[in-house]
Amino acid sequence: MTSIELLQTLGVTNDPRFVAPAAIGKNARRDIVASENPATGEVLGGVRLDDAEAYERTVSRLAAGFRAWRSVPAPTRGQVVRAIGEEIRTHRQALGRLVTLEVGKILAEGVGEIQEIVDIADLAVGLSRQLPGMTMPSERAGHRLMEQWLPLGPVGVITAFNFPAAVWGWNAMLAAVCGDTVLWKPSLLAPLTAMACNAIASRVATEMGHPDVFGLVIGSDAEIGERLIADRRFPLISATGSCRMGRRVASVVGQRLGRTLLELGGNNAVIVHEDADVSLAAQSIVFGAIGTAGQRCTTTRRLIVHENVAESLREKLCTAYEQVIGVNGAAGRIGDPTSERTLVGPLISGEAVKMFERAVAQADKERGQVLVGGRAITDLGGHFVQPTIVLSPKTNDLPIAMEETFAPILYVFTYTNLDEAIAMQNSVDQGLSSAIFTEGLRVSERFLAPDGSGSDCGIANVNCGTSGAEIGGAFGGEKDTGGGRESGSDSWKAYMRRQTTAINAKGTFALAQGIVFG
Ligand code: UN1
Repeated sequence: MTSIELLQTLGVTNDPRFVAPAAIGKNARRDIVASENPATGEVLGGVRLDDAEAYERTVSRLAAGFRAWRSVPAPTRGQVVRAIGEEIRTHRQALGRLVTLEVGKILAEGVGEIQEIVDIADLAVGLSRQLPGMTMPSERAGHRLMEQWLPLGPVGVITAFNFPAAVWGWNAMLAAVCGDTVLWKPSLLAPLTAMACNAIASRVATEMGHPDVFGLVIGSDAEIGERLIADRRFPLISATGSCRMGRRVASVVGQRLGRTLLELGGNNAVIVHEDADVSLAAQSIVFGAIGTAGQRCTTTRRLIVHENVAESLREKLCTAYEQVIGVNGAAGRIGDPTSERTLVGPLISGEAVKMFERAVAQADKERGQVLVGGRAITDLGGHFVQPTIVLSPKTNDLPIAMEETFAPILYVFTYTNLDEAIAMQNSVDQGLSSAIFTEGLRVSERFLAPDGSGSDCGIANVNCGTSGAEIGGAFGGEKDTGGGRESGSDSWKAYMRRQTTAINAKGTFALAQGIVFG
């Protein structure tokens, strides 16, 4: 199937914003962005950007839509989400392929990403029959104290290129069962995936009598992003992306006292203790560090390894990396992300390759030693780089490792005592994901200490890598990661407003705190 046939199958070509590749022409137009396949440079299609007027049309529709949707019983809203989940499941392969073509992640990961939408839809359907509020005993005789959760309003969802479908799914499926309408502003690096997913959700909801639950605006941060975050009609803005973007969103939404749900950068570490199963650790680290070509917010960027196992682990990792890169004439596993053999696809852009090169050069300046990889790959056509391991100097002093570079670079540090390893792990600005490998209960409990003195991250795994979280848990992190929680557990509460109610069923006047008045 050609890419244009794929876009037709998924309804993207019916979107009035879609511009066929042939019609884009050589002269770049400011109001049209081209979506390119990062593995080949092929233009998949163009998108005519929304202007202020188009934004207004969509937002008015969703604002009015909210007033209708909130009155639909939650279990009925759940049935709509169930039908959307089923339709997404039906198109899982095609959507996964589109993710692969547009952002370059390998097919298994592209399809896996779509599976995340199916999974969260399942969770949301169940939730639609719960959305539970608490009741508390009242201190006043004959009184009831309780809370209920109410629909919040239209929700703005800003997503990044690296999870161009799943992150919308986490937000949109929950928001929809909560009674909210959803405006999606996708990354301009992945607009076609957004058009495809939104088309499915809108079509299914419309067929079921709810045409104004889902909307999509495609535009630049300056024109559309700023308008959205300043728009008081959105009580909640959920944003995924860089810490810089998150600071801007937090300050503008904060100014109008709106709510944000932020899922920003990560600089995730794996600690491998001396009692660890080193083979298990190695496999998890390789997936965590080179999966999605190092472009997940949960990517393993730092390895903190006990000195007693450092050498054996390094050897295992270097061997695995060499197989992926392909040394001594052997074919590697980097390349066409649609091929089943491939493990590492391209970075998203030429700019991303430059950032990779800059980070490796900086590491070199800081006396880090490149153990394997370190180069951009120029003969494959797209934006490819070698997965890279950099060993820090003996002093463990490598400032570049404090930064999140969206590329497959793993910085390796060595430690002698566990407290020192945990402190090293916690020393970065971000606090998204973390992991420890150990066979010892005391060691893992130190890492998960209930007084909070262990990992300072939103995710802390034991004998599981930093990336690849299941949707059932709350996803997000602390510090510069932004503090938001999406997807499972009680993350749904972000999409609703809480109302606390005291009911006097006794008919006599009574005050709390024992106050006697009059
Ligand atoms: C992201 O990179 O923004 O845990 C999200 C994971 C995926 C989600 C990553 N389930 O790696």
